[in-house]
Amino acid sequence: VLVSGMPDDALVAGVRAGAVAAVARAVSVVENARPGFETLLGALYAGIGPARRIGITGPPGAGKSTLAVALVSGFRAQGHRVAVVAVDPTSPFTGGALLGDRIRMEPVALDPDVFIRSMATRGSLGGVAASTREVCDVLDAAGFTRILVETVGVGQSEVDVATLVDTLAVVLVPESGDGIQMLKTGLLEAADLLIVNKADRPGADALQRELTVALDLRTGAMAPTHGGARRPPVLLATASTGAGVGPIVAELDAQWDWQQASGELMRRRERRMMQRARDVIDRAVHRWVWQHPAVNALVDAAGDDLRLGVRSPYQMATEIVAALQREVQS
Ligand SMILES: Nc1nc2c(ncn2[C@@H]2O[C@H](COP(=O)(O)OP(=O)(O)OP(=O)(O)O)[C@@H](O)[C@H]2O)c(=O)[nH]1
Ligand SMILES: [Mg+2]
Repeated sequence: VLVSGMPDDALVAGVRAGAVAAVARAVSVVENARPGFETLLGALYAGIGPARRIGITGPPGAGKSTLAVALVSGFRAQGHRVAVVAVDPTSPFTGGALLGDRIRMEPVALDPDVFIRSMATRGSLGGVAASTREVCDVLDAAGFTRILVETVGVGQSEVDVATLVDTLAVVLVPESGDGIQMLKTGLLEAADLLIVNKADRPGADALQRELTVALDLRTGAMAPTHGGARRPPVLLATASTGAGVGPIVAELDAQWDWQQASGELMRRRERRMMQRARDVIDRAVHRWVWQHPAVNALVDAAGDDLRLGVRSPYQMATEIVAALQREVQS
């Protein structure tokens, strides 16, 4: 069987060895759900686990990519192989960025132990969250021990990103406005670490104080039931100069120790595994339904009824699902 021009076994072996070309190819196969992608993921599954997956989310333009690149340097100094996955970026890490327009990538662009990929996967089965989770699995199996996942967080998406990673950092900037307003979006609920970036701009200290007070109140309110609740620290950074990045790396290490000791890491990973199982079942059921000859026949046959308004799509769907249920039960 060929997956994207490479025999399966060679591709699996290449990924396990961390070979750049194999990793890039495997990521594309998984990202685009090309034929054989689930077989590939199945073969790599035993190798996942060592990577620390760290989410970086926050409003557009907050400096997430700049911070990601700065963190890459920090992790490389610790000896890690590092991957960055930017999901639906407004300014992708592509040739343009490599050539140095907005994000200064020179320090990491040519490092063979750094893998950077922008993803814009819309409408694939299971959605962006599922394919991102699985792309991270490929990178994990390929021996990247730090994986950064950048997403623009403005609404519901940070809840998604929280299920993708072990640790979530939320990046805010003084000009993103009212810190308390941020509390209402659910953004802070999901955060393990808050970073007030662009600390070179006015208002950063005030935002840090405001967030700290708000989080203290929240943690205090939760104390009776969540004995182990940990207030997310609020750190200042200037990603564009690298100032404050060292303390963020140290805090991520401390966070990790706490997550391991408290059992929180295990709980999160179990949740992620269950979510992955649901995604795989979703896709399998979806395929089964739409490859089922009776389903397509029934949909085609109902065409006239739908056009004439004799039946609604809802009635039709109910009938088709009922027919499938009868088949499963018999
Ligand atoms: N003054 C200042 N500018 C910064 C800082 N960090 C990033 N920037 C600038 O802010 C702009 C946006 O930075 P990005 O890293 O692309 O921000 P982003 O959050 O990844 O943006 P999107 O992915 O488009 O949402 C760039 O022009 C950066 O150079 C900082 O600490 N201080
Ligand atoms: Mg970005």
